[in-house]
Amino acid sequence: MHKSINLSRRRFFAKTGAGLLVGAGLPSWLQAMEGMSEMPKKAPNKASPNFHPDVEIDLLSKPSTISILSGQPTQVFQYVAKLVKGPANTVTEIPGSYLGPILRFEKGQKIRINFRSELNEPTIAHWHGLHVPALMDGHPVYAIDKGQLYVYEFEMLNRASMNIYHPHPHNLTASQVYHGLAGAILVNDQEEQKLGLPDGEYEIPIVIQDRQFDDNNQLIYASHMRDRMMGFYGDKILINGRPDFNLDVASRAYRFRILNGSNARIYKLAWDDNSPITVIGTDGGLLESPVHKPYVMLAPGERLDVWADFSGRNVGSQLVLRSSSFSGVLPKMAERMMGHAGRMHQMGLPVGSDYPLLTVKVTRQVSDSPALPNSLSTYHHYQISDTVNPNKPVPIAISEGPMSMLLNGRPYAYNDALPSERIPVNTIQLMEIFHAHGGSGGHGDDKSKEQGQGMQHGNEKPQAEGHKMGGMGMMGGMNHGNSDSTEGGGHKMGGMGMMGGEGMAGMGTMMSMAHPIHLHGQSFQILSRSIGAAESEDYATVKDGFIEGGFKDTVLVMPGERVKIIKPFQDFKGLFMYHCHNLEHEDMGMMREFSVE
Ligand SMILES: [Cu+2]
Repeated sequence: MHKSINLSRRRFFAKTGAGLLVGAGLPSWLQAMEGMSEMPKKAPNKASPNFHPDVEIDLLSKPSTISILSGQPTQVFQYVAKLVKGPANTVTEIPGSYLGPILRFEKGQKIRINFRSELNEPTIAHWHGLHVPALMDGHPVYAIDKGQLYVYEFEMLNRASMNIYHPHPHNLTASQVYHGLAGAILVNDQEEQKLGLPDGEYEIPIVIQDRQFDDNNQLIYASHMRDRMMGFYGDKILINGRPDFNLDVASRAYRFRILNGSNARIYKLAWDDNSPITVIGTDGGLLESPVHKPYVMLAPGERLDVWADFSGRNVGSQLVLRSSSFSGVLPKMAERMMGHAGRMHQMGLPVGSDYPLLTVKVTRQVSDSPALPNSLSTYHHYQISDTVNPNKPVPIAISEGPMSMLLNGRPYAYNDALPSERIPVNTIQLMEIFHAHGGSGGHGDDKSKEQGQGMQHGNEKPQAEGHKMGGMGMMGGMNHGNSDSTEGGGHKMGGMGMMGGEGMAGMGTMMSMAHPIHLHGQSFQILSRSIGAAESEDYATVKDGFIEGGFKDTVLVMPGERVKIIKPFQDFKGLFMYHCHNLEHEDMGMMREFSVE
C-alpha cells in the first residue's frame, strides 16, 4: 500500500487557501507535523530613530534565474544586497552564483539591515550563529509577505567567525534554502586581525550544497514522506553555487572558510592524498590552536576554518577535497524498509559514499607563504561549576518515529515552552542532547511515557489521531505489515512509534539517525560526547572527525550518542529556537524554543 499524500500539493493548497479544507479536522499535533500548525503573525520591526548604524544594507529576497548547468538557466530564489552605508568590502558578490553576497562585519559594528521580499510566500531572514536580540533573530512569527519591510538593528557581539544568513519561515525553510536563499557572513575582530591569516584572494569561502536537477535544468524538490523523514538529498554537489568546482591556487597557504549549506547531507571531508586536514576554527570562530585530523565531519549548518597549505607543491599538481565513506547516519529501518526506493531516493550519490567535492590545482609558484600560528586564540573554557544547573542538565531529547522527528517529545508550537525550556537570562546552562529512545539501547517505561505525553499534547484522543493517520495513509512507503486505512491500522501505528509501548525499543533503535542540533543565540562549548554501549562499526567511521574544542552553535549527534554542552544565555530575553538543522526535520516540527526570561 502506498497512499502517501503529495505534500507539495498540500502545501499548494495551504498557500491558496484551500488548506483550510485540507487541514480541517486534523488533530493539532498532526497539523504541526504537517506544517499546518498555526503561527501568529507579528508586525514587522521598523527602523528606530535612536539607532545610529555604522553599516546599513538593503537586503532583498526574490525569484531569479541563473545559469548553473550548461543550457537552460535555472529558476532560483536569491538574496540581493546593496550597501547603503559602511566599508566597501561589507558586501561582496559571488559571481555567477545564486548564493547571496558575502557579508563582512567587524565586531562592535552597529548594523542595520532593511530586509524586503519579492517572494510569493512568507519569509524572514535569520543570522545563524549571531548573538542578537530575539526581535532581530528572524523568528518565523515575524515572517513578512511580498512587498513588506523588516528592519534589523543590532550590534555585532560575536567574535571573529563565519556565520550564515538564511530564511526561517514556518515550514518553508527547507524549500527556500534549497531554492537558493543562503549566504555567508564573515565577522572579523582584532584578535584575529593580529594573526595575519591568509586574506584577500587567499581566503576562500566554500559553501557546499547538493541539488537535483530535471532534464530542463530546473531544481527538483520532492516532498515525499521519505524525503522528509531522512531529509532531501541531491545527486549533484555544488560549491558556491557552481558544479564541478575547480580552484586555481598558488603554492602557498590558504584559508578555506567552509560551510555546509545543504539541507540534509552530511560530509566527511578528507584530502585525496591522505594528508591531514588542518582545522583552525569551527562555528563560533578560532580554536586555541590548530588541530590536525585525518578527516572532519561537517553536518548542515556547521562551519570549518581550514588551513590549506599548498606550499612545496609543484605547478600542475592537483589535490581533491572529497567526502569519504562512512555509515550510520541514516536510520537502519529506513534503509531496510525502503530498500531500493531508499537508495533511489539518494540517486547517484548515496549518503556516506565516497565522492569528490572540489579540485584544487596549483597554477602558480610563489616563494613565500605565511606560517601556521601555533596559538590562535584565548578564551574561557566553561566548567560545570560555571553553570547554574550542574546536577540537572537542560534536556534536549531527540525522538524518532516513522513519521515524526521530535525534540522533548513535542512537535514545534509557538510559545509552548516546557518548564525545562524556560531559562533565566544571564545564566550559563549545562545541557544534554540525547536520543530519548533507541541507539544506546537504554529504554524504559519512563522514556515511553515521556514520548506518549508529548504526542498526546492537545485534546484529541489518541485513537482518533490514529484513525486519521491510518485513513490518510501518512506512512506512505514506510507503512508495512497489517496497518491499513482503519482504526486498527492507525492504532497499530500509534503503538509502533508514536505513543510508546511494546514496539518502541526496537523501533526507536531502528529509526535512530544522526541529527545536527542547532541552538540559536550564543555559541556553546562541547563538554563531552558519549556513545555508551552502542559504539559500533558505524560510529568508528565518523568518530575521529569531530572537533571538540572551540565554540559551536550546531552539533552533530549520532545515533545513541549523548552530548553535553555548556551554553550561556546572556543579554537578551525572549524566544530563541533550537532545532534540527536537517531542514526537512526542522520543517516537520523538530524544533522547539527556549524562553529566556
Ligand atoms: Cu534531524
